[in-house]
Amino acid sequence: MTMPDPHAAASNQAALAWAHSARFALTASRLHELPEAGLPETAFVGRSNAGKSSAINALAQHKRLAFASKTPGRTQHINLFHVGPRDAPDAIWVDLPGYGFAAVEREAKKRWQAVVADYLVQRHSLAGLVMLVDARLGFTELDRQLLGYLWPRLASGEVKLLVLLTKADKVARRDAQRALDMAQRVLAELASEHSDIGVTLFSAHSGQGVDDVALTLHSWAAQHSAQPPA
Ligand SMILES: Nc1nc2c(ncn2[C@@H]2O[C@H](COP(=O)(O)OP(=O)(O)OP(=O)(O)O)[C@@H](O)[C@H]2O)c(=O)[nH]1
Ligand SMILES: [Mg+2]
Repeated sequence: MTMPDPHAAASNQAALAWAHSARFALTASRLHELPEAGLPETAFVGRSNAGKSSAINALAQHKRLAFASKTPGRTQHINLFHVGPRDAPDAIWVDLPGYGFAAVEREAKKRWQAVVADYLVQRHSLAGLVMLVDARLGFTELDRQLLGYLWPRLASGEVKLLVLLTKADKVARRDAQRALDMAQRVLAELASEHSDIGVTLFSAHSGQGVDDVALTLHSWAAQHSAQPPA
């Protein structure tokens, strides 16, 4: 029998309480509308409908903080959420519009892809990336392109990466393990001496993985606040 570790339980609790503090901060439709770089940002990226907004809601334990919907392409702006103490947030979560949804009007799609790409490549305060991948589909071509595009920032460790294999409630246990193995193989190719890359199964519906993700995002915020300002 293994005894519960009281320290681990306490840090789990602290991470969950921290995640539950997430609250809406602002919406931007262009990069220059974002606040000046400051607090470390964790961006939620992935195909349209992968479950980004639902993941934010599950972490925050809030049904409608980020706008989730059956209609792909629902999130059409950059939405920022503050996390941490009410009067002194220590992190920002960023819900980005999804990519790869064919029915979004062509010009609008191009414009959005450019805004998202610029945000990911240029934004100094981007410290972490949560990439959501449907566990039933695995990495799509667009997911791989995005990882390739961000490779310099990931390889140097400047931006950390956590991949969530979402909708795990919809796959049999054996298929979930297979999806995890496959994702680990893809990510192993990206790993370098300085990179910080992880992957986990996740379900916004069953709550699978929520505690682990809260722990990881909390530790990212803590690492950042422990660093002296540049
Ligand atoms: N079964 C199941 N369905 C989920 C889960 N997460 C999200 N969904 C469903 O998937 C659909 C899309 O979820 P969203 O969270 O809106 O996805 P998104 O990635 O934010 O989509 P865009 O904003 O269009 O890019 C909704 O119908 C959700 O209810 C999950 O863990 N399990
Ligand atoms: Mg969304």
